[in-house]
Amino acid sequence: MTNKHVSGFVAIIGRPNVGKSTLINALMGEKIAIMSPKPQTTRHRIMGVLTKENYQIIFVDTPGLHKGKDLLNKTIDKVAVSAISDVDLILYVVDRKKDDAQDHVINYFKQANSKVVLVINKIDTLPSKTAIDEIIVSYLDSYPFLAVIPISAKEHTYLNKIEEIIVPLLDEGPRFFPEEMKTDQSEEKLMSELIREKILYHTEQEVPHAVAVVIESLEENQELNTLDVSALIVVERTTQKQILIGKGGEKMKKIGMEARKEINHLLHTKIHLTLWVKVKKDWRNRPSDLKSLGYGDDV
Ligand SMILES: Nc1nc2c(ncn2[C@@H]2O[C@H](COP(=O)(O)OP(=O)(O)OP(=O)(O)O)[C@@H](O)[C@H]2O)c(=O)[nH]1
Ligand SMILES: [Mg+2]
Repeated sequence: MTNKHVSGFVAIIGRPNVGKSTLINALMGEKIAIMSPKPQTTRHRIMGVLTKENYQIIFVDTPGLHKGKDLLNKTIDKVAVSAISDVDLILYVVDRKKDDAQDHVINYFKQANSKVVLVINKIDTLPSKTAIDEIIVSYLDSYPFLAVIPISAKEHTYLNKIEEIIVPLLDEGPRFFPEEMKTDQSEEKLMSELIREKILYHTEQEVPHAVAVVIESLEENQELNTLDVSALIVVERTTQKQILIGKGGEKMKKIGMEARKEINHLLHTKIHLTLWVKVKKDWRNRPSDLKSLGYGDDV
């Protein structure tokens, strides 16, 4: 018997903060999506291409589904919703017992008649096997899941089960992408995301969600053998700008240092990073600002 080659698109879907991006990074074995303890970290659809001898899985990380009020939230919600109908299979990630908020997500599966595997994440935080079973039971009546996989994305527990279970669920198909391609995210996009990740870690309350980051220029400095990166951080209010910069510029310095370290690592090149902060009033509700800041074009 010759081995057939299977392939397919597998979206990682769920409420905010359940660990979807942590999961895609763990499955890929490298960081392609930023992660943070704050909900609504991911704002784009991000592809991770896993190529093995007999199969290619294209994982698609998506923003957490929630009913946000502003235009940015509505736009990023659409990113996840459109992924649901575009893919061959869904990994539905949850981290607690079912509540009403999950119906919002499950209804989309019903509408699209999706093939869904339920993934119970963060089992490292659960006290016992019984606690895992209780979570599983709370979901069973809500949808005909093809399988249930308890994991810890953070501690890489039972991750191999995911490939084991989903490969047989995929149809015969080609390698859609070259073997060496790991993600569709450009280095520039990943750089701006890493800067945003550090901001998410260092700010509280409304500030993290009011931030957008764009790379303004990239220039090779041949003399110093560095890459000079200039990034613009956009916030909505002057007070947010002040918080972000911090007393004597301390906070911005810290964010810049941490971001530079990760970007150095990512590009295997020394970079020189300059960060600028600008106030754009109410950008999250202005279609033209959303577009110029890179949101909405992947819906
Ligand atoms: N204890 C524990 N924490 C986890 C696990 N997986 C993710 N986390 C944490 O959960 C938080 C959210 O992780 P993300 O991967 O950013 O979650 P997300 O679902 O992508 O969030 P959004 O993009 O906002 O929808 C982070 O603080 C992670 O470290 C896990 O298996 N165990
Ligand atoms: Mg995420």
